[in-house]
Amino acid sequence: MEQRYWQKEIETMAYEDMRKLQSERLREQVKHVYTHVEFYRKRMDEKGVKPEDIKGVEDLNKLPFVTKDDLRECYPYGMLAVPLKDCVRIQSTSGTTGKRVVAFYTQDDVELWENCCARAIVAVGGTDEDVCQVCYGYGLFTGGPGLNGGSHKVGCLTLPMSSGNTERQIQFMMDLGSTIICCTPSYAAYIGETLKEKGYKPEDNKLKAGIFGAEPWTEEMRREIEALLGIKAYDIYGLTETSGPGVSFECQEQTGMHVNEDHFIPEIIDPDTGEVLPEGAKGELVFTSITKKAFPLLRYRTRDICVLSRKKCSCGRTLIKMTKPMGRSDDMLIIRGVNVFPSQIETVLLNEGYAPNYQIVVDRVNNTDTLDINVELSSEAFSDTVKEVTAAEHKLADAIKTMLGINPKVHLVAPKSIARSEGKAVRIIDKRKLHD
Ligand code: DLL
Repeated sequence: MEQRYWQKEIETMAYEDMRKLQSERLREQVKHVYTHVEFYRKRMDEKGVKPEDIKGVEDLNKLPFVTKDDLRECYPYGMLAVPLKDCVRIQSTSGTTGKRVVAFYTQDDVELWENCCARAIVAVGGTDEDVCQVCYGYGLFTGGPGLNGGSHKVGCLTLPMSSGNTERQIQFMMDLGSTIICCTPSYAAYIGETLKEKGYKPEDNKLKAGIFGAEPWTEEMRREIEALLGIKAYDIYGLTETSGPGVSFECQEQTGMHVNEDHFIPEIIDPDTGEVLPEGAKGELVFTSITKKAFPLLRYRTRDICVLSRKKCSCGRTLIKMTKPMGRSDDMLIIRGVNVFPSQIETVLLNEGYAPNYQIVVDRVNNTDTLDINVELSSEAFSDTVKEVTAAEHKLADAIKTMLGINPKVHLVAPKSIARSEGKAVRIIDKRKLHD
């Protein structure tokens, strides 16, 4: 495949030039947030750091970290660094106790985000001749809007399908001759399986590439999707807090994702001590957004465990690469592409009058995640009739669906029937194989 870039100068920039650019942008960004966001002013003052102490990337570690909890406490407007009238968009993701993280964008922030997604599309061979089917969810979730924006920029014919309705996905894919598909890897596999069941062979579709992310997936799954759809499957990474998909993206080498480090400076830290680790070490990924103006985050702890590498890439890009996330340093689960914290489920149980004795069982059946929640009944409630128990299970499942946005199967079980190891209940049983 002939190598093409979306913003060649940046994507192939020499390391020293990139570091200079990052340093300039970082200095500006630190001044910007110190002036406009009380949260940063306070945190930096507490650490005894002034904006003029940050002269370049080498001073990054003088800055305080930001966590999801900080964002929750600042909800909704506390992190906003520009007047509200300059914001044109929000996107959002669920937070730890039901309070969502709301990210704001100025028009320029949307532009830069879409350019990041355009880089990802061009890296997999996308041009204005392509038909790009976007079946990530649209709405508050960043997947649909991000890839949609990138696809427009590249000039692809964009199919804003959103997720679900697989029959219609397949009909449009076949009738309109989609060449690129963007969705979660599990949905890609599901579409592939459905095509196979309908008697289609991989060569019957016009797809050449897929851009898959938002949840962990293995090399084995990559091979499976590639075989099912007859395509090359590429990874894409991002998080709502830093804009959405396109923080990093895979190229033809398929050996990790190039970080758009002209916008997001990555660091790897020891999740326990916060110490910055050298290139090549495994640890928690931290990002500083140096160009976004409405909702800029300094040293945001993603909780994703990764490794960074500057090893030369055959695609010609000099942007640093990150591995696929290899796990989390917190208890967040990603189920059907949706971020789920056990504490959210616990909150619903308490609100609905249950004791927090529960067990979350996650599995992947036919490439679709299943979520079962076992909840212990109290001794009094246990004498209820089957009919009453079933009704209570449905009511609880509805309440959890409202909190998480995905449907669980709730099973009310006998008191003390959930296994406890060393007296502690085992809260999460994840039977999926998510990492290599
Ligand atoms: O998942 C943004 C996105 C949309 C990325 C579409 C890629 C494609 P959030 O819902 O905020 O944002 O979830 C962010 O999802 O911290 C990771 O744990 C996980 N994640 C995202 N991409 C990948 C990936 C979007 N390629 C959280 N592999 C992140 C593994 C991923 N995990």
